[in-house]
Amino acid sequence: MTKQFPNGFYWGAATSGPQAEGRFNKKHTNVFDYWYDTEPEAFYNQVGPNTASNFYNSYKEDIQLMKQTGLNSLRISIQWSRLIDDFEKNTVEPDGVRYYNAVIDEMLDQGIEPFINLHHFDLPVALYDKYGGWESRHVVDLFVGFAEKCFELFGDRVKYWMTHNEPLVVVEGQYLYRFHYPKLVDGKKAVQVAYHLNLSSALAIKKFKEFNFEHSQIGVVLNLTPTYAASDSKADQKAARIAELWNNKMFLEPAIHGYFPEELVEILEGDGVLWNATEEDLAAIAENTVDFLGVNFYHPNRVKAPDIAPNSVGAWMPNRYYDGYQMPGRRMNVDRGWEIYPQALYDIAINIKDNYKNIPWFVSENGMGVSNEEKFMNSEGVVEDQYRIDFIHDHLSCLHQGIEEGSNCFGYHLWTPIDCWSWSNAYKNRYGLISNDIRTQIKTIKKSGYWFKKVAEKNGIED
Ligand code: BGP
Repeated sequence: MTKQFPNGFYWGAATSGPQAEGRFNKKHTNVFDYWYDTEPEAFYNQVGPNTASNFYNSYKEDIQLMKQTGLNSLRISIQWSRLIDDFEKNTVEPDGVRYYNAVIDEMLDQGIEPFINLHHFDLPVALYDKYGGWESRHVVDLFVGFAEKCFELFGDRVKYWMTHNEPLVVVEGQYLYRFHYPKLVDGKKAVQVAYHLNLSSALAIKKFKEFNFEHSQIGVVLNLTPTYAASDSKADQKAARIAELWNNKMFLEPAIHGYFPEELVEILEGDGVLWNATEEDLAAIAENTVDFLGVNFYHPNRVKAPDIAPNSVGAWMPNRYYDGYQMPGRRMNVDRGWEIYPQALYDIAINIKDNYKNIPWFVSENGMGVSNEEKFMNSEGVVEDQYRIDFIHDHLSCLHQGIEEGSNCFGYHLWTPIDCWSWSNAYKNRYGLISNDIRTQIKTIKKSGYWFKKVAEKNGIED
């Protein structure tokens, strides 16, 4: 039996500027470019973002290939560090304008709906050096200026805008768990950055509304990782509640309801790390919520009560309130070290339906990163990635159930169309429907790419 998806469902994939384009003709350096320039050994096999998947040069051919995998939509991001010349005056780089116009037009010519994101971990490093990046209220205003420029230049053709991708990852990577430059451990700054990212999203939405576009909408992409407690015990349940507050609700509640969860504010205040906020900015957050939501989902978050008492000494970390829990017998992607739990997509769908106004949403990233995929290559050079087909199928099946029960999901975007560069993991884990030989930049559709095309054409999956 075919599980049919709603009419007009978006079958697509997602990538980002820094991970696909390469640094060709880019005037400015973002934080990842800078980190690679100064510490290449922090990146897998010392591969940096300089060439990435060469999308800057080969976007036409790449989009044609994507078309052959059935995509009717694609998320890319506009790099602040490519488009803007002077960050204070907000003047533009002519080549940046030419390039993004050309890519958007090419997508539209080939029948692929552009989903455009404005920030994907790629703050210009100059704004970190000068102001401390997202720690600074001034950088929030500069981001809104950049967003305005994007709406002005490309808003006539773009229907779906997104302000940030996974803002929580910026908070945790840069300020808590040290996996993004500048690798600080500073709870107070982390919390301020979380607040400013929320605020910058709201203020960019406010700016967007001033344009009165009739054909377009704006949202945000959040990594919603549902929390599952290890047991029904009071302590585990409390740990799960706090993990949920930090990991999901800190961005989800302001984005959709316009305010921060009270219990989270109390905890942060009690711990002396609460953000500085003004009445005016809180009002802007209240008034400028999203039109739709993008949800990135990779793995569930299982937690138990912490082994070390939360009030023990040490730097402030949100995970003083919860420890990770590895469920015995779980299904694993052993290359990435992530649990595979498709059921969570159903839980997300129902959570949005029941608790978040049944707002329109789409799966903005989901996927399976596998290393050494050459070993699955057949004599024709096609990667036979049956594991990826199974992974996507199982997630779509659970998503379908959520839609059947009334959740308002309008699309599914896989991470990613073409194997692309990924932060410090570089090319270690491959996610694409299309493989990329990074020495030659020769790109070849995988078995999953042919399969995905059939799914898109049928607008459904077989049981
Ligand atoms: C998400 C990011 C993507 C992408 C993906 C895969 O968090 O939005 O940019 O990198 O994860 O993660 P990784 O490459 O670390 O396996």
